[in-house]
Amino acid sequence: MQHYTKEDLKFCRELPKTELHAHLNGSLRDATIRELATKRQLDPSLTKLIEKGDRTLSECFKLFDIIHRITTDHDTITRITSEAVEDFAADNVRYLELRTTPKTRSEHGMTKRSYTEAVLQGMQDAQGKQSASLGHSITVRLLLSIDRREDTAAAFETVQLAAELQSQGVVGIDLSGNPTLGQWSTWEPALQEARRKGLKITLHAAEVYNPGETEAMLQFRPDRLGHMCCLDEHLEELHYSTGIPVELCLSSNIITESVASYTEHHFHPFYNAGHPVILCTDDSGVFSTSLSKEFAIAAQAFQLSHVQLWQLSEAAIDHTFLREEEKQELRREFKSIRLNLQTEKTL
Ligand code: 6MZ
Repeated sequence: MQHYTKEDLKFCRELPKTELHAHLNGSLRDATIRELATKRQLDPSLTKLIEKGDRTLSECFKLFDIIHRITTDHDTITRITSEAVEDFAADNVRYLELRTTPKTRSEHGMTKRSYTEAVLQGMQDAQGKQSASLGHSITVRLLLSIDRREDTAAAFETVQLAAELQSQGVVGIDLSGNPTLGQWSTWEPALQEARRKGLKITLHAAEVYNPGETEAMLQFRPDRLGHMCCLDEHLEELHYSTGIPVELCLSSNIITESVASYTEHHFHPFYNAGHPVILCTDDSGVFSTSLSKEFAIAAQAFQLSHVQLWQLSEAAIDHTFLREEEKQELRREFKSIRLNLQTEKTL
């Protein structure tokens, strides 16, 4: 069943957008998955699993392990990064914060640093191509993710790397991975260190109900939070009182069954309460979505007008991990697109 109208999708494609929650290995093209799976002689039953549309949250993490088996070497990492950036740019995303977990793979001579450099190379390759082919550019920044399966030392290694690569476009740290694994206390010291080093921080929080951890995360006061699906009244109030912007991924939450239906999604109460929300894709490949589709789904589910969609899109700029002058630049770009569209037709 289609959860958006064709007209809304068309409008949302024209809308310049800001994507702040996109995992690299979740944003692969289907064709690339098939090609890499064949090249790496992946068991066909596993390729089928990748292609299956609906999946629970726990199936999702099995799926990432399979995807990781086909995106093993530096060239592939550079390629999938470049393709992901191109796909977001083609969807009229003007600013992208891509995130990925730096990986050590000794069999491929890969360290966390060389993995991250391969990603940065892919970002650069794509940005050059984009302005040439689309007539507009996309600005891309990188967040390095700590996977919840990692220990304290690995988390510190990622933070150190991010700090060293700040001048090359790394702006922050993300904590993600299977929410049923690991303990907050394992990564908190590294996250404190990230803050001391001037990195921004976003945490996947309350993707499953874990009140103790969610409260500790709120007390940590990250710059942004992701998901926040499973809250009780106390956590909801606490979250509202902090004002921490939340990255919301509608399709992801519905497909993984963290939320029962679009209309019941917590976007609605957050948005109505004036709490800062940012629509994001999470894993556009895994969930067969795009940021335009997520906006169109929101338009339909929460009866948002075109003016409200513009406001939502422009407000996201405030919550990027860019410097203030870079945010101003992006606001000017969005405004000029809006004015151009307004002269062509009535918004
Ligand atoms: C939590 C998620 C996620 O880092 O290898 N990831 N973590 N919740 C989610 N909701 C569905 N979707 C993706 O990209 C894949 C990794 O991103 C995290 C997981 O750690 C997954 O292994 P990278 O590029």
